[in-house]
Amino acid sequence: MTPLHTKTLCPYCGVGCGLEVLQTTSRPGSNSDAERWQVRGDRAHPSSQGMVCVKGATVVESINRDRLLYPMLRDSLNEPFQQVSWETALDRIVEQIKAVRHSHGPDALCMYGSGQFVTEDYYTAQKLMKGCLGTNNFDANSRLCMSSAVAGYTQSFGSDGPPCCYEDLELTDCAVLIGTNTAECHPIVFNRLRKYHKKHPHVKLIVVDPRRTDTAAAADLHLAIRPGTDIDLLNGIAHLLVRWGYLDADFIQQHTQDFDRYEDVIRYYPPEAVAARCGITQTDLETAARYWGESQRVLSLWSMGINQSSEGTAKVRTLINLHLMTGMIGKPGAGPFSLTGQPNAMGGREAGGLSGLLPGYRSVKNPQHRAEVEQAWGLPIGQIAAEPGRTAWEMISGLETGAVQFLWIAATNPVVSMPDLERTKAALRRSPFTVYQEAYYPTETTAYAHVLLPATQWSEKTGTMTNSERRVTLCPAFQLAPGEAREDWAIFAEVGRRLGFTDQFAFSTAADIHAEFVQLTRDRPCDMSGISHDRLRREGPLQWPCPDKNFELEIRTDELADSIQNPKSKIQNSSRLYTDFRFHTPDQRARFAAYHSRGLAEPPDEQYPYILTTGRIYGHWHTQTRTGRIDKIRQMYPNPFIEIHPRDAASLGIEDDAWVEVRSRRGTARFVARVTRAIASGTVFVPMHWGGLWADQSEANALTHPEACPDSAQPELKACAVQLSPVHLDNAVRTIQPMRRENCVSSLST
Ligand SMILES: Nc1nc2c(c(=O)[nH]1)N[C@H]1C(S)=C(S)[C@@H](COP(=O)(O)OP(=O)(O)OC[C@H]3O[C@@H](n4cnc5c(=O)[nH]c(N)nc54)[C@H](O)[C@@H]3O)O[C@H]1N2
Ligand SMILES: Nc1nc2c(c(=O)[nH]1)N[C@H]1C(S)=C(S)[C@@H](COP(=O)(O)OP(=O)(O)OC[C@H]3O[C@@H](n4cnc5c(=O)[nH]c(N)nc54)[C@H](O)[C@@H]3O)O[C@H]1N2
Ligand code: SF4
Ligand SMILES: [Mo]
Repeated sequence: MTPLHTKTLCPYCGVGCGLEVLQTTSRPGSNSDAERWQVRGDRAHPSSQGMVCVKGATVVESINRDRLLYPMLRDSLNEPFQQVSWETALDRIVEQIKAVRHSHGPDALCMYGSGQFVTEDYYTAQKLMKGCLGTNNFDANSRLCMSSAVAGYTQSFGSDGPPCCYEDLELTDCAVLIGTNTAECHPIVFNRLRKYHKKHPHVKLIVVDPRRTDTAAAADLHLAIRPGTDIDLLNGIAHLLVRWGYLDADFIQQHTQDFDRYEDVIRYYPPEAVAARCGITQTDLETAARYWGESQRVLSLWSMGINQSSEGTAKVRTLINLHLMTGMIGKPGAGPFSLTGQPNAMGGREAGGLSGLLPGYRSVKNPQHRAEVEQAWGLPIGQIAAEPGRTAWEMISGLETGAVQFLWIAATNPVVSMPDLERTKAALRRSPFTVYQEAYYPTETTAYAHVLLPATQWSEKTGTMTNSERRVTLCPAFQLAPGEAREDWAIFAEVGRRLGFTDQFAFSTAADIHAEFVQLTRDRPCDMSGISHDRLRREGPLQWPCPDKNFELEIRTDELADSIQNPKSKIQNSSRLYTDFRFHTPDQRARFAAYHSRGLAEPPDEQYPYILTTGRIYGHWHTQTRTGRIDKIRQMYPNPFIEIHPRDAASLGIEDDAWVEVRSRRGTARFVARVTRAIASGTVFVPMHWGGLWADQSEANALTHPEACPDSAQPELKACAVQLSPVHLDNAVRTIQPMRRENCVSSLST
């Protein structure tokens, strides 16, 4: 415990802003967290330079409300929970794991984790599931978030890893923001870019988004494409770059493969056809291509509008193609930069937190990778399964068939965030045994659990997180755990020991786990062997690659003197990857990818004529477990809403502020209409934030489908076909809705 003054990281988005938390009063009886703790931006944190947004600034207010304090247990979902001791809860879990492994084999065991774990939680979970239990059935909510970026980087460059850094925001000539509402979702990245853009008139800002978001409103050029037409647009830009001779022929020749095949494809994307398909003007398309072609340094930023697609990997690779054909990578102000969503989405990737990965950017399919990890974990060769485990959605479908018999959910709220919620809920209702490890009580998922395990969260546990620019920050505990809550990693380790793996889980602190984990990154693309909790505490956040040998060996004498005086003048240069243009493929060349667009998995038709897209708003975080409990934020958004174009609203007889019923092939939901020209006619938008605890029947995912990208298995949460109709509800619904606890705590009747 560090009293009084703590430097840490904001536990919300992947920007990863540094925070300073100060204890302001020790007044007895003061139990308001806003009074006890003051949060401000950490000026010394290189990523955020002292800036924070409303979520970071208010985070302490939500930490001590409605916490899950004790383990709870019940035999069936129809019964109420009973409070039990940790002994009883852990015994029950271990018994169940052993029984299921014996009766059904390890493939019937699954864990579904989260980018809100610290890296130490992630790593311990991999060791338990993939190592000791011999199943790769560990997946995370990052499957719904980052997996297309992982697949795209890996296929194009031979390895995962965003190659850029935030300094590039202030060094670029042209920033292309595609499928990202950066202003609302990565506000401090946006602030940095926006300030620079305003100061430097030559800098171009292009935004590609079907909606005129706050991000789009700041752009020099907003391309409001039809949802799902990104590949057409990007191939269309490539076509013009070729036609106008804006290629970097040397780069293509020396550092890439497969340009010829790609050129054959982009031939079919002349501007007239592309503009028509995307629903934009030919002039705007040409302007975008000209901005890209004429700029010395082009930086692209993307997030869910690209990743959450049934062709997410193809979209990522098609965007990377533009960088490769113009040599826009590995230099300041240029590169394809995936903005990560969750605070530790990156740490999850490093620790092997998807069903096809192993720690240190390794793959379960690679026999050498498996052997390296087995050896490090003191397990027999052949212990780690050779095939990727179940993805998030395959866990749901596995419950449907009975193939999954044991599901352990931690730090995610799938009863709001999974696609096709009716199907998800029905599958969870059939689960023979579900453990839910959570910080709050209730959440929407609580009602579907047999065992509830109380977890500590940010501020109560120590661990590391990595932000979008590969920067690792230590987040120390600065207050006591509430009730009997334990760290996620400590729970996984205790279960491991009780299953007989005492040597594998001999850790007593998060620092021990971290020290073991970084050894598995040695000589890997994400080398962090030079990082430790101690060093982070001493020196502050560090970017990877950060090998310990470079730290020792590459110190030149002049720099040595400087580094002794100022240990922060690091001799490493890890700001950017691929500065030598050598990639992680066998021949060190990056790969072009040649894709035609396949379009949306569920295009609109006569019966369901509108495209529904879903996403986020500035003040709320995901399923509202924290932000829903902060009055100031709830008042900002009294009701779940739907954006609809005036023409569509008029033709359906829907007025601004009236309730609208939305139906898809899978379910129904209702929202208050926001009639606005910010959305294209034919498309509607709803936020993903309102689960059953916060509103009645306003779940975005009641409508969405689980069709996913074949390479990344990331579902197309950004588009499904819907129909709309006006509904007449009483006035009461226009006030802020109370928390609907009864929807979540009561036992389920079947
Ligand atoms: N305030 C806030 N910030 C957050 C979060 C939060 O919950 N709240 N969550 C964090 C997480 S985990 C994530 S993953 C990120 C997500 O960050 P973003 O990806 O920026 O957020 P979204 O709103 O999901 O989607 C971005 C945009 O994609 C657009 N879009 C939809 N379909 C298409 C398409 O076919 N093509 C293109 N080009 N665009 C399309 C949508 O209109 C939307 O504006 O935000 C992080 N930051
Ligand atoms: N329609 C639609 N659906 C979406 C998306 C979309 O754009 N549209 N986006 C998808 C994306 S990108 C994401 S990332 C997901 C997010 O979806 P979820 O992961 O379901 O959302 P959160 O509300 O962040 O859930 C995190 C949970 O972890 C708990 N928690 C916080 N810290 C800790 C901790 O340290 N330990 C434990 N054990 N628990 C903790 C919180 O209380 C919360 O209940 O939603 C996905 N679903
Ligand atoms: S931008 Fe993201 S990391 Fe920074 S304060 Fe806001 S939510 Fe936290
Ligand atoms: Mo995400």
